[in-house]
Amino acid sequence: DGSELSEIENYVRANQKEVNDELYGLAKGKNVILISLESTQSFVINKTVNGEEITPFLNQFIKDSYYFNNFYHQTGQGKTSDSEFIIENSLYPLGRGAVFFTHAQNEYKATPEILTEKGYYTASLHANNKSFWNRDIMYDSLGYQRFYDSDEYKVSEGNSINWGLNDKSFFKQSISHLKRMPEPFYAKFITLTNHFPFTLKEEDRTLEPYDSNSKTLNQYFPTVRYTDEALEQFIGDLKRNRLYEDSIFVLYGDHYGISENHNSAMSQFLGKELTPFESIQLQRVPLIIHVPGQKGKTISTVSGQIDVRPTLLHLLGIENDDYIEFGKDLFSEEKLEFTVLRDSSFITKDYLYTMDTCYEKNTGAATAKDSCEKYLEKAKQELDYSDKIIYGDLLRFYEQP
Ligand code: GP9
Ligand code: MN
Repeated sequence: DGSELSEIENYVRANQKEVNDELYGLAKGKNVILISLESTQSFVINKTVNGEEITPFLNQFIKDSYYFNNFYHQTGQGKTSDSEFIIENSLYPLGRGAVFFTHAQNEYKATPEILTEKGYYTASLHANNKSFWNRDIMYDSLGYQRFYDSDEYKVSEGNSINWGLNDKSFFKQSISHLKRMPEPFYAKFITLTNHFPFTLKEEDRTLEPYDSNSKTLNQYFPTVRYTDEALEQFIGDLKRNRLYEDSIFVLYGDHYGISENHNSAMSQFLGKELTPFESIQLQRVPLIIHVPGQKGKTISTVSGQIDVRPTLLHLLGIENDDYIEFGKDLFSEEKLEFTVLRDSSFITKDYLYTMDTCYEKNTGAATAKDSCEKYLEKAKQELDYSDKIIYGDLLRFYEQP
């Protein structure tokens, strides 16, 4: 009933932080272009294979953006759909199954709904079958006005790779959808080419594969590069179509691409042993917030996908005090550095906790468990509160003050 919710409400309120006055409302009224980077992990950023940059475009783009280099994905079994859920609700995904399937009929207060109320046109663009991950149903609950699924794209043998329409054609064809949208719009683009098993046609390959005992890791770099080029083309097209200046961009990696099955190849690439500590550090994915005309900055605050919603809303000058959410505005000076992953591992400014072991952040050395002790309870609490909201469909009892 509603009483469970009031306890959660109190917790959320007690954790609220002051906004950053300098950045609050910086992008008020602008279009929002959200881009999900399939399977893109942070370890490829500013790195080379065979002497070549893996992501030359992103490496440049980051220089003119807020780049968060300690940003972790928090997804579970729902993979891409979990990342969408976290980013637009600032709630955790579930410990088992995909909330997109299991709780699609719940009451939510997601970003698309909030922005629709503020006069935005809201759309998700993804060239896959609309029912994949139950998106067609869930998007209604999240408040999307429009879903451009594979039926809205010309998909053929010639422009497909791996799972379907290639990212370059996807972005190319999306321009005409964007041009027809009422402004301001909130448009989410979900890329697909850099998806396991990372296959690419010979003629689309501009980076040679890596050389290790993992075919998966070897092929990963050329597909990451492919998406990097698709992004470059997209930004260029947006500029040519005058859709760039009045937009802000939020790019994020949805989840890991290289699983622990490839640890020995990964260890070869990174040049270090893959301890449980390093495995958690590999769960970092890029978060890039680009505001045209704004100077870039790399921000090392410990953060997670759950923080995207409040950060974005504040940039748009939208108060979030009245929403039940677990994330924090990453620009707030008071942001507590504390990120919980779905498996209950957590990361703080100084420590990283996983598999019953507390590690020192800057050395990666195991340390006394006491150091992590005070966060253990909080980590469980957050996941538990979020689960309660979803399993009990508690937001249906929520009355906005
Ligand atoms: C499918 C795409 C990929 O539409 O979102 O899904 P994933 O397997 O990464 O969850
Ligand atoms: Mn994915």
